[in-house]
Amino acid sequence: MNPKKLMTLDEFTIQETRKFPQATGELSALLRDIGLACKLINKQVLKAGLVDILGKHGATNVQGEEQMKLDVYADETLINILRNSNDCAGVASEENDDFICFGDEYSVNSKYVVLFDPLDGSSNIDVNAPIGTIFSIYRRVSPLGSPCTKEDFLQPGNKLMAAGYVIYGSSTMMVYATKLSVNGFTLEPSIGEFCLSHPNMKCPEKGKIYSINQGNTCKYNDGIKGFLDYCMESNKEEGRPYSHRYIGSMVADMHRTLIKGGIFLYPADKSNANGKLRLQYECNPMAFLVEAAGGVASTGTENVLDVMPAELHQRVPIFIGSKNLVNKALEYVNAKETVA
Ligand code: P6P
Repeated sequence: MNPKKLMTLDEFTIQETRKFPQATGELSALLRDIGLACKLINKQVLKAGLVDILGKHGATNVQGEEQMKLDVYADETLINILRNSNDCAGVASEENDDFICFGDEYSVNSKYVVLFDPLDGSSNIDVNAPIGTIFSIYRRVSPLGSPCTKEDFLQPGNKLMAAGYVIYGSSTMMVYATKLSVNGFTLEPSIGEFCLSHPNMKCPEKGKIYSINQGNTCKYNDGIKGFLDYCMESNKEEGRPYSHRYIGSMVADMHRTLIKGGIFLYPADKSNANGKLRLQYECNPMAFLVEAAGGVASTGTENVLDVMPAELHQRVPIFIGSKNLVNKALEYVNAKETVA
């Protein structure tokens, strides 16, 4: 790789800061902190098969899910790096019941709070499928100089300052969005830096891949079933136009959807009235990123980014990706029930 063409995450965020004379560089520093934490997580993920880091940690998280040791390591790494960064007032995580206010003399003056799913898709860890870290960055609404409050973490997605994910897959990539653009950085292990590899990413307006846990079909309503029938029917012009892909790791399914187009959907069903995925650290960051890339994200009744969060771990249904397939799915979901 020609060193002249190499642009690291640090160089990129510093260049982005220069576009805003009033910017203080704190957001850039925060993104670099998250990048550092994810490089440490990546190191453990890569050797997960070799050391006794697999298997159940024994504890269970607020979701009642058994915590894999890597989940706990990822959570603690992000919390420690952000606590010591002076760039963050506090965090909230899938793995912790409540938010964590850092509260020290430096952090109380930090402008931002971070929410994250430290290791999304962790049930895939021991089958070596891609997993990831998902993060959201909000500017605080509580006064600087005082500890952060719950309100800082219950802002709607349309207030996000930045959001993104790191995917630990065949290569390790950080993809993040600001309101301006979406950019992807691939980890170059020989120098330990995330390097710009996917500048100005766009979600294709039309996609041919639908991604859903089809095993839940018996629990879906008729609108979802109708959309799945639409995706599975063949037609004269295109034959069978759509393909089904589902990894069961949101970061991996969303990374493919962002790059190749299509729709990822986790609807409500008979046993999950609000779907399964969490608004504040799975759906909102992905919705912010996909919309910044030109895609769309809906709960089925409203834009994901407009949902006013009532609690930290609330769940929402999600239909996200290319405009053509998301709008087609919403047609079926919102079709007026025909009178029998
Ligand atoms: P299901 C992983 O546990 C996760 O939170 C997301 O990463 C993923 O999209 C979803 O759940 C998979 O859920 O019910 O299809 O196994």
